[in-house]
Amino acid sequence: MSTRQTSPSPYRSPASPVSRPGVLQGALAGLLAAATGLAAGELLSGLNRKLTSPVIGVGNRAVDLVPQPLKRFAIRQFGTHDKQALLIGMFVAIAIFAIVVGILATRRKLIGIIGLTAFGALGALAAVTGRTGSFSDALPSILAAVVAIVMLMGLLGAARGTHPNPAAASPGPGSVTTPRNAPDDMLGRIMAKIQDGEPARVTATASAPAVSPAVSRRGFLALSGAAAVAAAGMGTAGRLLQRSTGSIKARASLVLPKARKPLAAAPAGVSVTELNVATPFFTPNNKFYRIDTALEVPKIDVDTWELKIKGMVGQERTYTYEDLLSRNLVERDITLTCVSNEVGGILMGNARWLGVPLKELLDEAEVKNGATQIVGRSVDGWTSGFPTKLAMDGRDAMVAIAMNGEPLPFAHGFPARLIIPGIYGYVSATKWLTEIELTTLEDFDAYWVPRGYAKEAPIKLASRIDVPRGLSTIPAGKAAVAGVAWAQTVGIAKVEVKIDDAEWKEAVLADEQSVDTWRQWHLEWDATTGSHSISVRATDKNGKLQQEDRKAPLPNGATGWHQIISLVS
Ligand SMILES: Nc1nc2c(c(=O)[nH]1)N[C@H]1C(S)=C(S)[C@@H](COP(=O)(O)O)O[C@H]1N2
Ligand SMILES: [Mo]
Repeated sequence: MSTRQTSPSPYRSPASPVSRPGVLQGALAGLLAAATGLAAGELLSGLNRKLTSPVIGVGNRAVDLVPQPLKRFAIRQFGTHDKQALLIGMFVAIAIFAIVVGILATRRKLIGIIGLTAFGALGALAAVTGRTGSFSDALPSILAAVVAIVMLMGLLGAARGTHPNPAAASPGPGSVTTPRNAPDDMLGRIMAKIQDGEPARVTATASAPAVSPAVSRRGFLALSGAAAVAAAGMGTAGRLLQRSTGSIKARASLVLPKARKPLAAAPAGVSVTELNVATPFFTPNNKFYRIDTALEVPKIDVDTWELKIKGMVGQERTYTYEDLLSRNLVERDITLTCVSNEVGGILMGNARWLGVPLKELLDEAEVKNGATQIVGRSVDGWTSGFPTKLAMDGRDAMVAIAMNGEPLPFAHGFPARLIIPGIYGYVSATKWLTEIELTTLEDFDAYWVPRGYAKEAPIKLASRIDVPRGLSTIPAGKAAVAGVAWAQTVGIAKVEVKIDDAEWKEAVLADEQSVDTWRQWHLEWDATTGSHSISVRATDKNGKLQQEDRKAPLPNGATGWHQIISLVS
């Protein structure tokens, strides 16, 4: 800017009586400025919960935009902690950026302003272009940037007086600490300077050379402390406000209606629990795998939530939560499976779902001929899509509202989600469901399709060994080999086990609860000392043998026979 040319910046001139803030002070100022800004943004999105939090907004964009190989790497490294890892990574990146900007700003204020503006712009852009973004979502980021800039200028202004400065360090006779320089007025003074558009040159003038370093260091520290307290306070308040205890209380006090024809308890014969302790027939809700792109689990308020059926329909329909509860509810046991489940993997679970038959809702909406795809859209904009005929062919496709006897847990889609037996979760099982759109298969690609996954994805016939655990050591003698096998919508006909080089041996199948659930199996084994390989393969009721060749989950589900090594001592 022109001012810099006409009057050289005092802190660039070694002859200047004004000292430049040190590197440490710059770093601390940058860090605290960013923290205060972010906290202000969190507070704003807490006060108005329609506005996306800047951190979550950027994180969600990152989730959507990171290239697949990087995402798979992250999931391999961090498993289902990938979201915490992302947040921690973001905070570290922000901190480094803020420290660098703070240090550079000790030389050129403009760099600080530009850096923090860019920081806010990134947040605003992420929030606005997010899956459910609108222009107002930029507000928390804009506020964050403004607060961060004001804080940075204030802190650097305060620091400018504190840097060890020979002139100030030994104030000569006649130097006075004016009331203007009193520490308790520090913030006000700095703010006044900033409003004047003037650098806060605390000890700048020859006629008033001296705030003593001790006094002004106290000023910088006081302001830093105040910033830290403000950041912690606003940040905590913002997060608490965002948390919405209302929906948590509402969910806790819900009383679920019964299914019109309640399903009998699963017979004891469906599980060989005494052998297969690792895998109960029903997966408890708190042990159920969780896979989604939501950095923060949506906490939906059922009083304002609606499910809309739209698109290629004769009658657009809207249902409230109450509407769904008062309808014909069915209860079904269905095993949910993730396409990312590796051979032998744990990304699957079996639950008793209570819900409204999807076909009944579609019939009310009068689905048009030619509407070949059903798209489920969640409140956070995520989508799944599957052929319409899968909701019409008699399988138990439903809008589920309860899981294992309780309202859907927040992490599993409260208040409602889609459950379609026989196809992987990513094409079907939309959690936090708010829209069902009828369209064509050509006209819309759901979330994972442009990211390389198959458009249509039936769950592959597969089996898994759960007992003994791979590489565990078991005592020699009578042992059990046990596990699960699944062929959703078809059913399992046979499971075979091969130990070392012996022939394939048929395992004992547990009772079948439904073709849509996994089926337990077990085999007695006389375990001899040494190391043994155990393999499993299943055959479905169509006579199809599980595929032997190993394929990775991308693009439509892994294949291969599960094999483990068991150590017997
Ligand atoms: N809204 C939303 N629903 C979603 C997803 C998601 O990312 N967002 N992931 C899907 C995937 S890939 C799977 S495997 C299942 C997992 O459901 P669960 O977390 O209840 O086990 O949810 C599906 N529903
Ligand atoms: Mo999935």
